[in-house]
Amino acid sequence: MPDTINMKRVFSGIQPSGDLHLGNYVGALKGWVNQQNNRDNFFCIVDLHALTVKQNPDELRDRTLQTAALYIACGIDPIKSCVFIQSHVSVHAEVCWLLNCITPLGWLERMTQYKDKSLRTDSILAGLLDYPVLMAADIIIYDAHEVPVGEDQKQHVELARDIAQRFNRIYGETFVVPEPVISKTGARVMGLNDATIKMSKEHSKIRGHAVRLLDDPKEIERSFKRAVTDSYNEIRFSDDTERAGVNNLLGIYKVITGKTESQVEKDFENLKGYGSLKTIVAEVVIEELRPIQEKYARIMNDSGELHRILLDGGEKAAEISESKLSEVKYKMGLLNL
Ligand code: ATP
Ligand code: LTN
Repeated sequence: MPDTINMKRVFSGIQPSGDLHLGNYVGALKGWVNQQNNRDNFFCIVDLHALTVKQNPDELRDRTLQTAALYIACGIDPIKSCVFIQSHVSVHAEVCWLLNCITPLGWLERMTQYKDKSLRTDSILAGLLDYPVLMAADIIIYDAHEVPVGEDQKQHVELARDIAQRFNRIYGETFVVPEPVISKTGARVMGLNDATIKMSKEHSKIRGHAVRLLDDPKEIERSFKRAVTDSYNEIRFSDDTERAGVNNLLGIYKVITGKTESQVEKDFENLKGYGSLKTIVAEVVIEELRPIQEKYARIMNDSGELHRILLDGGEKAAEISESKLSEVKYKMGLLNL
């Protein structure tokens, strides 16, 4: 076990609400793996969050395990990082209630993800509105300093900061105020079929929208072949919305290869046509995912080992968060006999 005493603590999570995709990988997982050696890490599979939209119970259970296996396959090392399932540590839901009692409704109603998602459903569940309070509980009960997420989650981490500060003001210094950590590239991978919307699990069933981490090479190639581009026939980075498709492809290539923008543009300098661009980007993605897919298959073959990792992780997370819970309950005036 690494000595974590002087390390910054990191907390992050992914919902097991669908198949993990390239956006989850470059916007979250890849960054977690890169930072893992010099941080005290908590990586959670946030199954309670997944319940905020309708789920098939058997599928949710399967996907929870598959998501955990993908964390490990992508390079999360259970020796260096605590990997666990949110619903295994009941402190998360309990602290969510306590934080609900200091969170103004208006703060939740202005969350853009809530506004977007509630527009697309005719029956808005209370859990959807409360989602960011559970997320705040996830983060602050561990006194996490850093929360590495994609751009879309920045507003939620800022809300967790506001909630932590409000609690500290009312009841005295209790929580560390967390910082969002958003990578410069890959923080917002767009849909391949529509580069105006972010790649997401919710849309990953639409043909050609997402590259899923477990797609086979042929499928990945097909998705890139179908990707939207434009009629400029010019391979360079651009903020122009009309060129968002090509910009997205270059962004994916950049983050996977770790090259700078000018190196990337140089790589494509003498290339004729978007067809070759798509083939080259597909190739680097296929090669990046190949070892992950192989490791995933090995892990799923011996799920006993994975169960052990998750049980150990849950135990460690419970121990740390329970001591914070006692402090919070006491400060809020709950009787402890
Ligand atoms: P859903 O469609 O179920 O809302 P999602 O694909 O948006 O799911 P989450 O579980 O909400 O995924 O997100 C997990 C992590 O992946 C978060 O840190 C989020 O910011 C990041 N992420 C999700 N989509 C992208 C994307 N397209 N580009 C970069 N990061 C992303
Ligand atoms: N809401 C996040 C998932 C999530 C999370 C967290 C991320 C739940 N709890 C705590 C970071 C820290 C999302 O990506 N949709």
